[in-house]
Amino acid sequence: MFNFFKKLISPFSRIKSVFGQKIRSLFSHPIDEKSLNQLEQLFYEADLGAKNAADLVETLKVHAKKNSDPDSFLAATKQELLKAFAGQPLPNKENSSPHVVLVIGTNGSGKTTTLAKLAHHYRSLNKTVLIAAADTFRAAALEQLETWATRTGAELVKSKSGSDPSAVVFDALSSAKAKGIDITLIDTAGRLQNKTDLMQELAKIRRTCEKQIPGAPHETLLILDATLGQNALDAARAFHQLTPVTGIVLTKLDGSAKGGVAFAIQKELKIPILWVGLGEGQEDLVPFDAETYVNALLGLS
Ligand SMILES: Nc1nc2c(ncn2[C@@H]2O[C@H](COP(=O)(O)OP(=O)(O)OP(=O)(O)O)[C@@H](O)[C@H]2O)c(=O)[nH]1
Ligand SMILES: [Mg+2]
Repeated sequence: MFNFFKKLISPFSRIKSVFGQKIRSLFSHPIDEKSLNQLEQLFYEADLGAKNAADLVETLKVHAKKNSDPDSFLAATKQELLKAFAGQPLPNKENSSPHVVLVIGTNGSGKTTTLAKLAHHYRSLNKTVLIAAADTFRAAALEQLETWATRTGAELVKSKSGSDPSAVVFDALSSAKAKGIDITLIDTAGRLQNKTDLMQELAKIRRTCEKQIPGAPHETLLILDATLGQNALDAARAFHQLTPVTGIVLTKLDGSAKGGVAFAIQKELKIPILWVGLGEGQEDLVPFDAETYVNALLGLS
């Protein structure tokens, strides 16, 4: 019951209550220099990024000079924000079987939890799911996955702590092929001794996937903690350089009003944001919708 009501609440209700209402109140009178400065400040505080906030307001100034009517300005602001999300590449559809999804991100960003939520999502679509526990770096990761796998009815392929993650991936994909599994989700370690180790490990996992199933991984999902604000953008930049990312999941938006990094990521990296994490439960994952996000930021219904 609780989850049912939770689903009815906008995923961006915090953004709306913290920033949306303030931004909306700027549009209750004709737009002037002061309200434009306040708008820039609020965009900045909402984590859109300093340069993005300044650029947006600079563009909008041109509009305000022609027409200071708040409704027309609000409509122009919405269009300007939505432009960053236009022309997103379409995410890979699950049309190959097994469809392989590699889950990556910094430690603590929510990889394992998101993977469990995805397992639940695919199970609820009646798809068979196999989880590859390729985070062999952290012993507790395995326990966490065992619990989730049982709860969601997914299969789990694991190995002992400290073993080669690529060997787990190899076994997992062999099993997925043999059993005709629909979706394979690969959990990875967020922290290794250094960046070179992480890069080599991800490259090796990718090679193993490709060898087992040509074209795999079909998706590489980067999990980003929205509460980290602009640091999430830095993480996205770094990971995208290490390995091509096909989609982003922005987690912990239940605890943050600073989802503005979604805009910054779109603008700079053009990687589609596919899902939003709204809690620790298996149902707390909703598809990202740019218009809902922009409406929340501007305090629109
Ligand atoms: N509130 C909230 N908490 C979340 C969300 N997603 C994950 N968490 C919590 O964040 C913490 C870290 O999540 P994990 O899934 O273990 O993160 P991870 O990236 O796998 O971490 P490592 O394996 O250590 O790198 C846990 O306490 C999760 O319950 C979310 O959307 N909202
Ligand atoms: Mg983990």
